Amino acid sequence: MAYQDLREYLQALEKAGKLKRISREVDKDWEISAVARVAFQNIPEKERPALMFENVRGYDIPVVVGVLGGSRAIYALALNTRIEEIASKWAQAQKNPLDPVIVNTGPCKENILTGNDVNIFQFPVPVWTVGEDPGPYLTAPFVVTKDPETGIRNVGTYRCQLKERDKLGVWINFVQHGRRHVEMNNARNRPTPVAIVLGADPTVGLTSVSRMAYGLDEFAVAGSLRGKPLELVKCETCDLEVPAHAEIIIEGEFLANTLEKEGPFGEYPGYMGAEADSYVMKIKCITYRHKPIYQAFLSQMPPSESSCIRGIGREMGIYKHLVHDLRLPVKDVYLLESGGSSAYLAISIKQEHEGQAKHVMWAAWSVDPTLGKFTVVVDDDIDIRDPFALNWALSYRVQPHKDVQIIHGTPAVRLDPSQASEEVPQLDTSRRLSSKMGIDATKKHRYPLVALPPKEHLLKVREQWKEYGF
Ligand SMILES: Cc1cc2nc3c(=O)[nH]c(=O)nc-3n(C[C@H](O)[C@H](O)[C@H](O)COP(=O)(O)O)c2cc1C
Ligand SMILES: [Mn+2]
Repeated sequence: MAYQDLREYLQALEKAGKLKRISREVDKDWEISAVARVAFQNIPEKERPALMFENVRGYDIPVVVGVLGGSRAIYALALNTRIEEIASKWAQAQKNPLDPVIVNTGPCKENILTGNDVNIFQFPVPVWTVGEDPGPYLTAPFVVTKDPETGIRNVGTYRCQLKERDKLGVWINFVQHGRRHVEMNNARNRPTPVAIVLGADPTVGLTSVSRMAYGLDEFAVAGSLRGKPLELVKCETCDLEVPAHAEIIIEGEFLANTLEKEGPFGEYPGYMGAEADSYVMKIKCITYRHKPIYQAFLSQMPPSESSCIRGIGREMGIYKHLVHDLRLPVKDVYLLESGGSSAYLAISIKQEHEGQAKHVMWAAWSVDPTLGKFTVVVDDDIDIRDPFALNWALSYRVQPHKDVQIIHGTPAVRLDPSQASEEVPQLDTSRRLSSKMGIDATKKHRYPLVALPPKEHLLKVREQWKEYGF
């Protein structure tokens, strides 16, 4: 069954014991970030709840954090599925998108503000890396634009700095689809109509942060994920459509050929991301539901909500390509959260012939050439989600002079601070190229037997473990 909106989904989270309501008054300018951080540091992933700050000083709007990526279990709930089914659910949805339907009106139109009434500061938007970020940031904006030639919609999540009551700075990196739209319009010196969705049915956010093929409408994939077309309404001031049941919609345009300083911003590798020359969004209209709920993602230092949701989405994309398109014998794909779900990729395979591990690496890099700066391919007896097992494979199935390849001049993750020093701006060309290390950690020849007691002995001892007095 599809969740109709964020509210219905929050009820489901609560029922599953995965929503922690915090009724104590909190300050949005330092405390929400710190409480969310301590929750991610203190509570083991399996038990971690989403957070609802019900009492934000100076506002009567609650803030929710971690509702899509507090943990893998929460992510599965957002998709209304089990952890083991996440991959196939994504693969199915991308293969069979379900177009949204346009309806006349919806709750997101309950309040409509235009002209001088527009004020983005009326919402409790937190400051994340206090003392370093220049101000509050929207971290869970679902940014809707259209290809000016085909009219095909795109939805992506790009950080937004609150600058003035009607002005945002939006950083969209060079591979993103939203950027393509802005640049197509810039070439004609035209502004780009844009609508930002804040708080919606969870499939909207999950598709917004996951990379799809260009031209695939994220709202259609969301429809397929939820098993029911999304209902969209027309924007008030531009030719875009947004989810009718969204909490808050910010309408406006990216000014043509206009860049302004934005950032620095605490980013997902766990470091400050440099200041950037970013797009400028002029806000023309804000619509919202009665008693809106403000949704944010926790990013910055991993593990975070960002590393959880980006990791799962990207692993799925790579897994689908390797297994469904190329029929490679891949068992599991994992972007380690310590690598910000970007830098460090591990893949396990049941190797059919020599050299296949290399094929797997190249194929994985072809899905997204910025991912997997370190890519390790292991045999299927290794659980790549267990760092101990992964490091054991690296330790004794690799000869560096034979099994490691370094590839130069690959597209870079510009937020990787090893790429350039802090003073170099995000869009500087020196940040464009990186390199990769591919490590074939599969067994390349016959191996000695593993030095462990026989399986049946271990099983027996496990069964009667208590009898040993533990
Ligand atoms: C919490 C979070 C914040 C993100 N912030 C940005 C950002 O500021 N700029 C950016 O280009 N991508 C950002 N991303 C990544 C994009 O959302 C992601 O690559 C998405 O696929 C972009 O959509 P698109 O491929 O349709 O452009 C962020 C992802 C997450 C999960
Ligand atoms: Mn896209």
